[in-house]
Order: sequence, then C-alpha cells, then structure tokens
Amino acid sequence: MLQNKYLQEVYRTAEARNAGQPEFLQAVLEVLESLEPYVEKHPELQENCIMERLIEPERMVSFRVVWEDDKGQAHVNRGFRVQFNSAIGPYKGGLRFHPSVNESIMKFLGFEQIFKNSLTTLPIGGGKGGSDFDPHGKTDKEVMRFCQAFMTELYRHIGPETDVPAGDIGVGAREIGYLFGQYKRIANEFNGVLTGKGIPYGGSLGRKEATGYGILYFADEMFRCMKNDTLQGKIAVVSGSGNVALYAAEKATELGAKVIAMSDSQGYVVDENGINLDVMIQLKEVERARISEYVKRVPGSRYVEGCRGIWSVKCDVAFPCATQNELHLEDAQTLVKNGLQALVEGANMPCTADAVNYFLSQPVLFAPSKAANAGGVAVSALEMSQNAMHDSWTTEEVDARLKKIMVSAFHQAYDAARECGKEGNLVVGANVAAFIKVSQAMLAQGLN
Ligand code: NDP
Ligand code: 2IT
Repeated sequence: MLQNKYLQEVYRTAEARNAGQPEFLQAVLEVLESLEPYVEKHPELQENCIMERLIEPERMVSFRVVWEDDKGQAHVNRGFRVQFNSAIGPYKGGLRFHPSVNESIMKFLGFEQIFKNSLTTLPIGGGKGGSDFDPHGKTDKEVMRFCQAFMTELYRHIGPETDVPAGDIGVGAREIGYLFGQYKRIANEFNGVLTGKGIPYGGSLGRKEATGYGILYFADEMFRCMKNDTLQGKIAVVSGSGNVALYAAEKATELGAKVIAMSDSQGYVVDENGINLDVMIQLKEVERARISEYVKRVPGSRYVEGCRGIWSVKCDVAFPCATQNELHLEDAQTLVKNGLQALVEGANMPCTADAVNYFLSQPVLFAPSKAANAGGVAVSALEMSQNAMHDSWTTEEVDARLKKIMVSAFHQAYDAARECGKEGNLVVGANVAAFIKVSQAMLAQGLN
C-alpha cells in the first residue's frame, strides 16, 4: 500500500489512464512501492514530474500486419513497438510473438526493460514490441512472410542509434534472420539494428545462452553472498523449455545442481535422474516438438498435463522461465512448504504480486527478474558494441563480461536494499538502484 501522497496520486492517475491494463499496472505499482522512501527524500522528483514521466511511454506505435499463408489466404495481425524511455541510451528490448500480446503486456515489458537495462551498467534505454501472431504450427515460409510484413512497417521506427529490437517469446534466431533480411532490403544498410542475429551475419557469440547463463551467474552470487553456500547438489525446477529455460537448465547443471522438471504451455516432465538436456534441446530448439515427447525418448521420466503443476515438484531452487504471472500465491505456498531455499525469476514478472510478497515474508532468497534475467539484454548491448566496431569477440570474452555484469547487478541490488534499510530485499534494491541512474539522467536532460 502506498503511503506517500504524491505517489498515491501518480498511481491513481495511472489506473484511470491505463484502465484494462492489469499487467502494466502491476509492474508500475511494484516500482512505486519500492521507491517510496527514496522519493520522500528527493522533492526534485515531484517538481519535475519524474514519476509521471517514467510511467508514460515516450512513444508507442501500433500497426496492421497483413500476410499470406501457404494456401494463399490472407491474415491480419496487430504489431506494436513501445519506445518507453531513452534517458540512458537508445530504446532496447525484445519483440514477442504470442497470441496473448496486447497493449498491457507490451507496456509492462517495456517498463520493466528500463530498469533492467539500467542494471546492466550499459547505455541502453527501455523498449519492447511484438505481435499477437502465433508462430506455433506455422511453416518457415509463413513465418518469413509474417516477419517481412511486420518489418515493412517497423523499419521506419528503428535504427542502430534509435531503437534496437531483439528476441523474446516466439522470436528466436529464425525470426530475427527474416526480420533483419527485410530491414536490410528496405533501409539499404547492414548495421546493428537488431540483436540476437545469427553468428555468420553479425550476431554475438554467447547471445543465445546469455539470458539463461546470466540467471545462474546471478543465482550463484546470491547464494554465495547471502547464504554462504553454492548451487552444488541443489535440486532445481525450471519452468518453460524455450530459449531462457534451456540455457538456465544447462548452466544450473554445470554448476552442480540437478534439474528434475521442465515444462511447456501444455504440461511438464519430471526426470528424477536429472533432465537430459541434449534430448531436451533437440526436441524444443531443433524439432519444435511438445515437451510430452521427452518421455518417449528418456525411460524413467514422466509427463503430467497442465503447466502449473510443476510448482508441486519438491525442490531447493525454483526458476520460473516461461511467462508473466505463471506462479501464483498457492504455488508459492506449496514451494515453501516443500522446503524451497530460493526463487530466481527467469521470465519477466513470472510471479504474481501476492506470490512475490509471500516469498519476501519467508526465509527464502528471492531474485527479481529485472535483475536476474538482465544477461540477455546485456549481451545484446555487447553485440551492438561489436557491430559498431565492425568486430567480433570470442565466446570466452563475452562470457567473462556477462559474468561480471551479473555479479554487478546482484551487488547493485543488494547494496541499494541495505542502504534503504531493507537488507536482503532484492526487489526494492533492484528498483532503487536502477531508478537512481535513470532519474538522474532524466533530471540532467531537462523537461522532455
Ligand atoms: P521462448 O518462446 O523461447 O519460450 C517460451 C517458453 O515458455 C516455452 O516453453 C513456452 O511453451 C512457454 N510459455 C509461453 N507462454 C506461456 C504461457 N502463457 N503459459 C505457459 N507457458 C508458456 O521464449 P523465451 O525463453 O525467450 O522467454 C521466456 C521468458 O523469458 C519470457 O518471460 C521472456 O520475456 C523472458 N526473457 C527472455 C529473454 C530472451 O533473451 N529471450 C531475455 C530476458 C527475459 P510453448 O512452447 O508451449 O508455448
Ligand atoms: O526481456 C528481455 O530482456 C529480452 N527479451 C531481451 C531483450 C534484448 O534486447 O536482448
């Protein structure tokens, strides 16, 4: 509950202006609550309407995307790009292709991206985009025609020093390739306008793995500093089986944890021997198959229909890596009852607000997504650097920088929490640390 009059008014206005956008309001409220003590000590924020400006996108475009399927039937989807905040750098953030995409989801993701990008220490502002197009069940040619139609409108709004999209749910290397090809054709420029590109045409080594690996570098530092412990021997559950989940599971295994369950939107698999990641990557990344196929290839594993049931699997560390609000209060209670030691958010805002508050009230480590999953966009920014320099770095060089960035993200959040008198609360810490940098940049740049 907000106590501060100014913040109450900011939130009331936000509710009225953004009615019907629950995900966006959820993300805004969490940030306002975290910032309350800082805002009270800094009257210049109110004088300059910093909070009002922070929650209002600088620009947002919505556009029609018309494409043709393999049978010659036309289809219409809606495309978006939210250019949320450019105080510390060009807009940067992914594109999501999923039937659930709407204005609320675009805006919550763009808003979160401002803070996440600030925590990377790199000069990138916040943005997000996407479409309600569903790549599931489409042929490569259909996906290509959709991406070409989408970029035919988007290209005029983006640029390597203006706004640099990348992947998110439903947008991986295949989609980025088609999007880049169309951008290049229309703009007649080969540049770093997109990240997550294929390695032969300007992609960064390590970008594919970066979000997942980064989550584990963050978790490892958190265990060391806050529990004087490591991930060695821990039982882990990872929801999702997309880009983030697969490489989170891979690095967790490398660090000595045993990942015993993973999911997709239909159900989850449990493998007490530890998920066989060669099989899982082949199924999900190469064959684009359902996760239920796993049990046909790995004896001794079992499949259960329904994705939320994964939180009933007993574990020491849980990594929700699928989507927003996938973990509810009851799931949080079940996990804690089963002995959970840490919850590390891999997806953006995967825990509902009451689940987050419950975890924070328990003796459990809680790593918020805007800090823990910053590794993906951080390596995207490293891809931008390499493109601007017409250079390419080795996997080792990129990985060393990623590790340093994730360790720094943890310490920024941890230290800021302690300075606010909320030691151990990384939600408050991440929001405050990220906000200080962005608000100082906004104040320095005057009213705009
Ligand atoms: P992918 O498309 O590669 O994978 C998404 C996974 O989540 C799939 O297993 C998918 O299952 C599952 N999923 C998607 N929607 C739902 C849903 N409504 N209910 C249950 N399961 C669902 O996406 P990513 O791995 O890239 O993204 C996962 C999360 O991580 C998202 O929150 C994204 O915003 C966040 N993220 C991504 C980054 C990146 O670099 N890619 C960086 C930072 C955060 P199915 O295949 O059945 O749909
Ligand atoms: O949520 C995210 O941080 C991403 N989807 C990655 C964004 C990026 O620009 O690499």
